[in-house]
Amino acid sequence: MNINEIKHAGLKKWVEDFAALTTPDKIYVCDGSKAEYDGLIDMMVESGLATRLNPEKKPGSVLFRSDPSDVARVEKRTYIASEKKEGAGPTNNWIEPHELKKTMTELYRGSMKGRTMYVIPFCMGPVGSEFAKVGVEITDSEYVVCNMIIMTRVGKQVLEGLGKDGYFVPCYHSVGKPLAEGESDHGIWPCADMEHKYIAHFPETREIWSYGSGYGGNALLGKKCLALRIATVLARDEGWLAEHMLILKLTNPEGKVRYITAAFPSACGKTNLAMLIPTIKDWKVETLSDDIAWLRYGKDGRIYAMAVETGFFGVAPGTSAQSNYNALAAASKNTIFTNVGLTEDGDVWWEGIGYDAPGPLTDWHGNKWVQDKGNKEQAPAAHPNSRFTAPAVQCPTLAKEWDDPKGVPVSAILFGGRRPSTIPLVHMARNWTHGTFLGSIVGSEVTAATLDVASGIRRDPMAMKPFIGYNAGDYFQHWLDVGKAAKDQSLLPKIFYVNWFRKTADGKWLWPGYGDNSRVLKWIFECCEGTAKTVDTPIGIMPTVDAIDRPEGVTEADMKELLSVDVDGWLKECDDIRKNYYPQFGDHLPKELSELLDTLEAKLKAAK
Ligand code: GTP
Ligand code: SPV
Ligand code: MN
Repeated sequence: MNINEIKHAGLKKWVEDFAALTTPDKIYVCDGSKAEYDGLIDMMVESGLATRLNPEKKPGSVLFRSDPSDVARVEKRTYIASEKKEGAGPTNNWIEPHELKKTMTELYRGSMKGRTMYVIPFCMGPVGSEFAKVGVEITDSEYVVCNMIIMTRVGKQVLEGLGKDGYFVPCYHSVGKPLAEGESDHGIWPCADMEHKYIAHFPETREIWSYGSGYGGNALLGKKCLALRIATVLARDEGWLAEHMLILKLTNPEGKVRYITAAFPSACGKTNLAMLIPTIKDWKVETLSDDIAWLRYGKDGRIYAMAVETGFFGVAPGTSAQSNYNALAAASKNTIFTNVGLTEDGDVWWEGIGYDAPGPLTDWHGNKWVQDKGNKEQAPAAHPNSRFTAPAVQCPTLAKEWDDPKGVPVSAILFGGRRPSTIPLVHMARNWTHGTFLGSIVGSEVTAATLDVASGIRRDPMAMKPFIGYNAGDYFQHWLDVGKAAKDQSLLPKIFYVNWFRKTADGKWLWPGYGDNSRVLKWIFECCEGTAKTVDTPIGIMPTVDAIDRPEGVTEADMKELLSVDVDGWLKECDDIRKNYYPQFGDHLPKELSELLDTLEAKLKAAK
């Protein structure tokens, strides 16, 4: 589409002003059509940036290899530029907004030279839903356009919905690699140096400015930037919750349905849980979202969760027919792969795909790679954060109500992370406030989904540490306020803390995870029904040792370990929270949370 087809004068002027600054060769407005998507993919295949996969193996699919410096979100270069530093709080980087805009304006000056400027009108949530939010991303990356077409609702219907003066969140993006006269990328992923990358959010003016990275959440601005960081700010002001959560539909053998959301940090199992195939007979899991959910009260006083994306940007390594059949099926065609290995016959391969490399590969650097199973130190063929971008409608377990504009009523909310010790397989909060406390103290081992965070365990409250667009202490208060706003506390979802990642002393998984997590979902379902076998403990409500059916290979002793309270471990946990974690929130930490920490510690001491 031509820019003159934009009927929204404010939008048109905003595009023209940014074009005057960035000086692209042309401006193109995206309509989100298949022809447009195909044309852009062809263009990238021709320029050498993308490799078309074998149509007999992966029809309609392509592979990209990014620059080794541009393989994941960069938290050190991500900013919440609120007017005051306190507004960003202790979990975010902050630069004074005028100063940051000045710096970034100079970076944007001429940054699209030699490239096309694409204008992407997109909608998070079903178009026309009163809860959906519209954004417009301007980018100079065809890769970004194609990913956005899969991940969000892009095109004419969004522009029409905006009318002549509708509200949209303005999102700037440039890869930060202008081309000189006659220069081309020569098939090399364009991006800027690390010190020039910025993923900036201006919460008061609700703007997103991204520069220098073309990868994932840094560049697909509907996802983490709009649907989480800016949306948390909107949600705070409007009384709802924007969360890093999957949404699943659980049906029991009698056909009763419960909807469950779960917040786990990046690369900690959301996609896997959302698409799980139960190992218990006649239970069914269906998928509504694998990464983001927006939650709000419905007219009936219950909390409803709405899926806002239309695709999955999923972690490839570890995805096999055994671990996640449905993700593989979703990514079996019409998929964009980034940084995975390429086989000689034009298929993809990655570590943990479930079979050995079928011969020499081209690794994610573009080099020849021959699997050496004897060598534990061998560099992987696929980057640990390599991903597939697949349309949601291709997922065999997609629930029919996935795009319902009012969302689905939530029975249970799960928090969790990767904890090799201390945290049991599952425990339930006593109420919403206690659940908020549990969410606030979640910790997890750092994964490859972030490029620049030291390894080890870090606190990742509500799996939102990198995604809260304002002061995290105020975010905790907002969670408490949402609970208090319930017209009937008994209608609130029950809150659980789960941990699939316990390890034995010799480093083996204590719990098989994946499909066997359905056994824990069953207990959670029973808690919602009021039929679960439970025991009250110092940390919350837990299953009795016989309440969860034991999977094959898990002994009774293992089960006891998974379901017992490690009093000393938890006391250490309390100490760490008190000394090293809660103090950073200062006055912003709700008193109710520090009081719950006192209560927990006292109960643990009494149990010793
Ligand atoms: P983002 O897309 O980064 O937000 O991540 P995600 O939470 O969707 O993570 P995903 O489901 O892709 O899981 C990432 C990794 O965790 C993969 O390597 C999985 O194999 C592994 N994983 C998922 N579920 C389990 C489980 O139940 N047990 C174990 N041991 N590993 C798991
Ligand atoms: C995550 O890191 O939580 C992701 C991938 O889901 S990205 O979209 O790159 O943030
Ligand atoms: Mn995520």
